[in-house]
Amino acid sequence: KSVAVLGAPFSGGQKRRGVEHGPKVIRDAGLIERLSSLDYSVHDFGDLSFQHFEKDEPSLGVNFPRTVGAASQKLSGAVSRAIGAGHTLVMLGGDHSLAIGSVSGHAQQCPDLCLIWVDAHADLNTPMTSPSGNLHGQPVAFMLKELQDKIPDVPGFSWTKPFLSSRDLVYIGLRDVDPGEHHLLKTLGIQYFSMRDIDRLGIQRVMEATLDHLLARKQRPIHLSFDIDGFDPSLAPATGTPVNGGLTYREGIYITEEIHNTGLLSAVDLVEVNPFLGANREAAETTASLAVDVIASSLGQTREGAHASIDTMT
Ligand code: DIR
Ligand code: MN
Ligand code: MN
Ligand code: MN
Repeated sequence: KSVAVLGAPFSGGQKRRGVEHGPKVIRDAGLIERLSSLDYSVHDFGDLSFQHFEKDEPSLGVNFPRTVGAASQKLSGAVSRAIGAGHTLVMLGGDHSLAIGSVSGHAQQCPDLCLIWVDAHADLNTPMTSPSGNLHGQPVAFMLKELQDKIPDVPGFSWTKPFLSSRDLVYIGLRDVDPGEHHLLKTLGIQYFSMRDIDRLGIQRVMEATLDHLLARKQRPIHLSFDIDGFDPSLAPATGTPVNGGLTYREGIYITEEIHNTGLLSAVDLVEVNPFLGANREAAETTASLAVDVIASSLGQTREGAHASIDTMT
């Protein structure tokens, strides 16, 4: 089994500097060693380099459209090649606008994939509903077929077409949803589990319902897009838009263990780690180390321990 690690040092989907250093701090927290110890052959593809457009005026209220569009297009190609080569993909962000690239590149190879989005935010604004104009609050809207007519022609995005049905998406951890996003969640009938739902049901039933919703009809590849701000800010302080009342460590790891146990995980994004934020350097290191735990657990690190197969023991 092999895993490809791909860094995407990019921050153009929002306005706070520093999130482009996410790949470096996550690597420095020991990611590659942890994955190697799980018996993967690890192919570190290094970091992509992204073009910054000098003249990139807002269009239709969207900030840095050409810069973000070109970055996600480049990422999409790299992800598609890595998955096509047979690797499980780990994409290190960078801000969450990158998911337009990573999920679309994955979908090129696996058109029947489903998407689990762990986040405090729904990232479902369209350019028209976005309160901020930031594309990291909009990636899901660019993916959904049902929103085809609601997305205007933003410069930089002519390369991509919506490819995902709203029934193939589940959100976990929501607690800061804009009015336009809430309207879309309800009218499209998207399956979501807010923090309130996790309080009511418990994380075990949430995961059972999530996997049942996505996999009951047929087994298919899973894309996990994990925004570190899904966690409570006490655990993940170094991120751009922290929101109180997030996932506990145990809830977050339970989510990834259950996804691993399906045997269907095909790609993971780990985004929005910003080492410039948080009170001090320790805050950044704690957040990066949590990111490593999430990725390792998605790829099979267990809390109960593991032993070598019977043959190799005797
Ligand atoms: C807000 C904040 N919903 C927006 N979004 C995100 O700008 O659209 N923060 N994604 O991480
Ligand atoms: Mn290879
Ligand atoms: Mn978020
Ligand atoms: Mn996000």
